[in-house]
Amino acid sequence: LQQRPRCLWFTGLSGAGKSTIANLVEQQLHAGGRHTILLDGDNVRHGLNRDLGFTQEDRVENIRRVAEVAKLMNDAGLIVLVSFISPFRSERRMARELLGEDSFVEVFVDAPLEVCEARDSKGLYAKARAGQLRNFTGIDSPYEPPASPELHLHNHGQPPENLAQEVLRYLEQGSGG
Ligand code: GGZ
Repeated sequence: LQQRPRCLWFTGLSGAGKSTIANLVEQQLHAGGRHTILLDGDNVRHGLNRDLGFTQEDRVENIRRVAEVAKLMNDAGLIVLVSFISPFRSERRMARELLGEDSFVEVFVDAPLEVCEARDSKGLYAKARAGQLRNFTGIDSPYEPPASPELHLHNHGQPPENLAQEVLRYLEQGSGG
């Protein structure tokens, strides 16, 4: 009997590299013939969750809906990759409980705030520092790092391909099934 498909839950600061790594992992899974779906801000915050902003309340609701959608897709047999800041431990715990321990793989994409801020590919950190963007994670909105994620990726100075390989190895090996 095949193992239950996993939900890979990427969490980390804006600019930490969550989506880059999640995309690479998804490509490799596809190449191996696996059926996947990637949920991220690009395909969720512009559609299903376009009524939500970045207050604490809205982020909680964002993650709640994402977890529910991930659960539906996981139950349908897809490997689900979720890439959201998901800054609060309590919401990540809720997602874990909903998806189930045998499915949920919390992947902490850990890059120092200074590194994310230096990259600032969209100029959002600069706007937040200038006070033009409120409730920005790491500046004036908290990020609670995972205490015991299944995978802790240190993303500074490493090519993202190596970190994607770490995720794939985890999935292939014993603990990852
Ligand atoms: C954090 C923000 C904000 C604020 C807009 N705080 O680097 P990006 O641009 O592409 O990723 C960030 C994305 C975060 O949305 P999430 O849905 O992942 O957040 S959460 O899980 O907390 O609900 C960033 C952009 O949206 N963005 N304003 N204030 N990131």
